[in-house]
Amino acid sequence: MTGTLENFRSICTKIICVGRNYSEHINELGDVAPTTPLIFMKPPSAFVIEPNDIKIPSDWDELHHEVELGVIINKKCQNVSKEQAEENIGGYCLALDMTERKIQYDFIKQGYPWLLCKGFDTSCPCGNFIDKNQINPLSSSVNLWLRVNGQMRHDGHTRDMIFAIPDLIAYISKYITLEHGDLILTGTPAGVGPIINLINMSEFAKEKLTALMLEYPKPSGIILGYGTAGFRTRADILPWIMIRIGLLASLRSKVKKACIGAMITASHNPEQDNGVKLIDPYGEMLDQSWEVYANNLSSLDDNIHVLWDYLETLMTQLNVQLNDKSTVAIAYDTRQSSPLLSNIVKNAAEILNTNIMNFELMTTPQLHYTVRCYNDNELYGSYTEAGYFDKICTAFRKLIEARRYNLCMTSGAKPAEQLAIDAANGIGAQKLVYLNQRLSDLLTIEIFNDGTKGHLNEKCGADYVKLYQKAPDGLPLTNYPKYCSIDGDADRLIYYFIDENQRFHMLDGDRFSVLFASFISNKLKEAKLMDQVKMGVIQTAYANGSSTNYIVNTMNVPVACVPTGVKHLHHKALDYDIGIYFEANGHGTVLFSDNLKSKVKAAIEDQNRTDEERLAASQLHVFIDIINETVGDALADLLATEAILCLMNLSIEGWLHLYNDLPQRQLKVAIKDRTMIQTTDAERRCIAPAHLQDCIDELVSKYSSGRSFVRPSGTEDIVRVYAEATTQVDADKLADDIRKIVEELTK
Ligand code: 16G
Ligand code: MG
Repeated sequence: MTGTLENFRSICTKIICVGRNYSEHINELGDVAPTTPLIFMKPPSAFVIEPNDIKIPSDWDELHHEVELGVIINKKCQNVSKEQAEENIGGYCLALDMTERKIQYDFIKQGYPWLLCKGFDTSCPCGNFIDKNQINPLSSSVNLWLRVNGQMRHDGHTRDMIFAIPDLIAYISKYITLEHGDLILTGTPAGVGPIINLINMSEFAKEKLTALMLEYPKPSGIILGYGTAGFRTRADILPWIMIRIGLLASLRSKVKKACIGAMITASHNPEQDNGVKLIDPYGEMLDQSWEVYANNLSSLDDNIHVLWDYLETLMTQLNVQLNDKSTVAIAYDTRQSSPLLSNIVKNAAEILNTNIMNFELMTTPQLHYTVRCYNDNELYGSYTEAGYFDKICTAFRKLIEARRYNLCMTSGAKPAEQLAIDAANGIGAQKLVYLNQRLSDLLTIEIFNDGTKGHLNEKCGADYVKLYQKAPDGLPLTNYPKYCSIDGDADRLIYYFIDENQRFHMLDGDRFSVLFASFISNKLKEAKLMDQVKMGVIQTAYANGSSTNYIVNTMNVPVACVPTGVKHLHHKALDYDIGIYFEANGHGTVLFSDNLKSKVKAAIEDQNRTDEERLAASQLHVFIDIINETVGDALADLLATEAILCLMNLSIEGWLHLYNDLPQRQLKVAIKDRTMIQTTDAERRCIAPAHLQDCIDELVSKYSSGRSFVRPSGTEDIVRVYAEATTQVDADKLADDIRKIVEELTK
């Protein structure tokens, strides 16, 4: 007769189940341990025969798994004693006692029987028959475990049963006749949890996505690429892409098992533009390998089947599921279009079961910082806005106060440093107020272009000042010793001032590289740490030749040149213990390796070092806290610059005179197809069209200290020409000569 037990699911007359038979499980549900076995039943219709699925009634939403050892009875028996129990066992199986938990609680409250929540059709999926020669839970413990999508849920041992198998058989058979093929489920160990109905879930998600796509359709004929700064274009044609970026952010979060940021901004672009870019777990730009997915999603037709198929393929390829957890942190700048666009990102991400943290109005660097802090459990700082300002302001105060105390001793109290800032009529204006509140005794900041009158980035902001090399509108150059401009999302910073002859001088990203590198290398030398760390400066082709020359030849710090775009600079900076990177446009930061941080800390604590060495190390230690290492940050860079100027006792003129810039000129050239221009060697040389580079070389050779390059813009439909030479007249002329040759060769 034993042979047929393999088909126990067809011959079974009843499934008798035991509740609350493991104490840890009793604890997890807050139940009380029974004094005699708790018995209930499932009908044989509860079995599921492959390839059928568990059928979940559509109005049920909290179905739990309970893994159990099943005991299969081999003959009709009654009143079996504990000692005889083993003779009546034919074999075993692994089973799931599927339970609708909400209904069960309700039944318990009302004193109703559990049949419905435990005995519904398909509530008893079982594994194959296991012969009793293969396992013997009566003599040794059997490990029962269940993983859901790779995650361990139950991991228990039959030795922990409150009522052992012989006790159960004796107890049950005293009252109920057991038949050949009957099944006893012996109770579940701890670890119960909900299963999710993926089929229902994906249908539901598809419905929601369809509705969202109908609301924000993709305009026909539009092509949008994920470029150096994410997706960026006119705000009115952006809503549809926000759906796709929301989906992508969610998938990225599922894969990285970390929070991903989505920043809605178009930085220094005019008010009518907007854009979105994603932030990776460590606060850095989205990994380049994912730009492909962004572009694929962007290029797909506006059709739910096409889009859903792609998402499913991607999920399979990336080994994630719809119900995997995900978290997306959203923030936006002050553009009128931002709240709507961010809301679409939110709605789209939520369709893929994503938890949204909406930080609303923030600067781009604040969101980068927040994502980093959230993901490393606030090791880098607390992930609130208050946490951000606390960190950078406290560090600034520590550095400046110690220095001012020393100055007081020698030359009397020093007044607060004065600064006028053009906030580009953007988000930075609101955030600079916090610096004023916290640091007014050290820094007096007057904010201009705060958004109350002028338009965002219109004739103002860091990009405008850098490009036109003149003061912005809305900021009269009168009373202040120095001025700054930030851009629309506060990730770029430019300094300037008027000298006694009323001449305008600008200090751009190259100047920050030199200033930061000087300060840090001074401190490393004073702390006697210079030989132990690798320091480097990263620039792009736009860096003024004089700055590169000064860093390499006067400061003896190596310079690496990479293609335009923050992600390239940031990536390269990771090669150093101290990687200082700034684009000439004023975007940049410093990266400090863990190795450097621990060396600095050790130096501070090393009692064998001199006071001077330890002071330098501790200044460096505090300085690191002013820096936002995740990305270039106008606010943090401003405090870092002011701290350095104070500690190095440098005026803005002194900073300017560290070296002399070569005169330079930048031009925008419109050609019919900018992809005709192809570059190599960090964009410093052209490989197409043919002969262009030869012509550039020949023209450049005619100018003293001449240098020039041509590259297609990544953000506008134009080609950029850069030229520098000993005089402004020469730089202008060289740029113009190159423009002509570009136009000629791309006709
Ligand atoms: C974006 C980049 C910036 C780059 C600029 C180049 C970020 C955050 N920003 O603004 O780094 O300098 O594009 O623009 O990556 P272009 O290709 O038009 O010259
Ligand atoms: Mg910006």
